[in-house]
Amino acid sequence: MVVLRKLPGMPGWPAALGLRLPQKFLFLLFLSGLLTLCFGALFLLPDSSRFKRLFLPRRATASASSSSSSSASSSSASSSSTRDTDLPRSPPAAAEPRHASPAAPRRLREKLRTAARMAGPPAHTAPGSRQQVQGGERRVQPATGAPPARETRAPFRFDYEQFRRSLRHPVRGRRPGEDPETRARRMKIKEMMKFAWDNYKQFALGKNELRPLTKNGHIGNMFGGLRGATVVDALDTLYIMELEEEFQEAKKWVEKSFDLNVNGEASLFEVNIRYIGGLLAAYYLTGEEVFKSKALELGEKLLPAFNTPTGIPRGVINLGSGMSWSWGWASAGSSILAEFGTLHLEFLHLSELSGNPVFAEKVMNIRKVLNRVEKPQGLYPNFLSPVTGNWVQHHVSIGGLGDSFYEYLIKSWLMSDKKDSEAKKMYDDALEAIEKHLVKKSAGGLTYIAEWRGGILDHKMGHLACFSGGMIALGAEHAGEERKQHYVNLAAEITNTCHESYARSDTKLGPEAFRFDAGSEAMATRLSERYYILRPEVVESYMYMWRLTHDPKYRQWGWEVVKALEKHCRVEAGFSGIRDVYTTTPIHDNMQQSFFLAETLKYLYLLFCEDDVLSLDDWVFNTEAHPLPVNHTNFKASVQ
Ligand code: DMJ
Repeated sequence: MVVLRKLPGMPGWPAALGLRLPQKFLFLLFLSGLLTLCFGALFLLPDSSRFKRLFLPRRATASASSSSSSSASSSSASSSSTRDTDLPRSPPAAAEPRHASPAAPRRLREKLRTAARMAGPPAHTAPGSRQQVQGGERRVQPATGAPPARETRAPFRFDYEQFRRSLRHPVRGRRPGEDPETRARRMKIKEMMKFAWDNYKQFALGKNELRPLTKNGHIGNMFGGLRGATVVDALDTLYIMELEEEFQEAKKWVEKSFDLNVNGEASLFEVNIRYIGGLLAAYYLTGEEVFKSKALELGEKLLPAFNTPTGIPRGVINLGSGMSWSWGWASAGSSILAEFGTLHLEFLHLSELSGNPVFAEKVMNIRKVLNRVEKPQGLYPNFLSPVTGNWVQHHVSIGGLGDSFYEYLIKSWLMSDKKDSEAKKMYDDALEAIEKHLVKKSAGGLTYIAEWRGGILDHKMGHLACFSGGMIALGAEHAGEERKQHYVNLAAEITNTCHESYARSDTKLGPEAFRFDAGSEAMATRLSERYYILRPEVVESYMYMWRLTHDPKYRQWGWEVVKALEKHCRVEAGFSGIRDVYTTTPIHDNMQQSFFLAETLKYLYLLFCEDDVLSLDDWVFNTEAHPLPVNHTNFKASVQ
């Protein structure tokens, strides 16, 4: 330390005081304690204090006050929680400043500061630390004793008109002449959508799903007290199918009855893909402000789930208190790859629409953690600890628990207008590892993707994994010339295998999982895997394969699914899943899943549309089939 340096010709001043070695040591200890105390006291001074402004950078003080609302909500959360105490708890929100995450790329923060300076205060943040939200006003607490933040943020207004001008195709296509059969089939699917909606509206409006046999509603426990999952999931499908009256009914429900002030435990993933995704898509398609403001308000409620030591969010969040947990069934308090890896698209759009970088920062940090951790054989296991950032178990699957993580890598790149090369590289590397270790051919010549448990293969493919034909097709178009044909073939082979799982059943609908062992080929071998719950993944792949190849067999296969749904799943008051696809007198499960309206019917409809309806030049579908626009206009608030 400079003050104790010996001056030439003079004894050092502790020596001058006549101190011995142990006393010198004690003296030094005392002095350094004193200095630490003095510096620490600076943090207790009000923001206006000159001393504080002298010693601390300006930005840190501003972010301290802006982070206070999340700290406040989190601390009140701890006292109001009713959850079991044996589940891992999130650390206090204060551990992670809201607007100045150390993980945020510097380039992004600089860009946002410049954008904010050019644009003025955000539309939803008036000066004086008040935040306007649809249907009310919420106070943003300033830091204790601090005056309102000096650095008022510039108003941010998303330019919807400019966004619409940036689209390369009319959203609902140009409708050139088409053959009458294709049109008739499309109209049939539109009729199915109307039937599904009308029955939901009549018997279950405001509940999450329709129970078509008992003609009532189902709420479930995935959405933390939020209601109307079917309404929000159906909005964009109704719009695309030009079911105008029905769309207005759904919109009215969102305006009048969609209550976000709920207090229950929700799946972060499900709320994101269904509600945030559905609201964002509805906004981009229509420009109706109500969808945007609800999406942003809900997005804010999800943020406390990210307050973990690594920033990897936990799977369950109480939307009222902000407390978050890992799923009880997830080993050692881990977070699930397909859950925390399926936020990227929606969160970039939340930043884009709000001008608030916090959403983009959260998902960019997830990517950073994933890039840091070592991948066994280049594969991504399904369970990661949000505390240590390490894998918890070596189970790899492109089906449940892993699936949409891979999907969001290639779609992040596409959504960035092919600028996010990091996402593309992660996708390419992951697909290479999957091909090397998991892609197999059955004795009967069917290509499938097995699961991997610590190096041992499980020769099973879940229905969920059937989305991968479509994903590989989507990526194939953009692979280098020499890889392109290879990936087109791989996508076609996997889609064919999934079609076989349908074709080999008595109902012509596919089971929840099918196997390639003990003489079985693309069939369920366990009773518990024979059900079909109106899932979309197989028709999703037909749709992408159709757009890529225009091979008429994909429309033919899609039409077989339409006929099977009509025959085995349509009941008096809606559509129902079935418990066994291998019997033609199926038992219904009495549930019309919301994703049937969001995904299954939408993908079927698009299969019989021209390619310019929700063109893949302009849109990427989130994992719940909600279309989100490609960034042709250089997102201001997200990372390139
Ligand atoms: C949907 O909610 C989404 O597609 C999700 O990614 C996985 N499963 C269901 C439909 O099967």
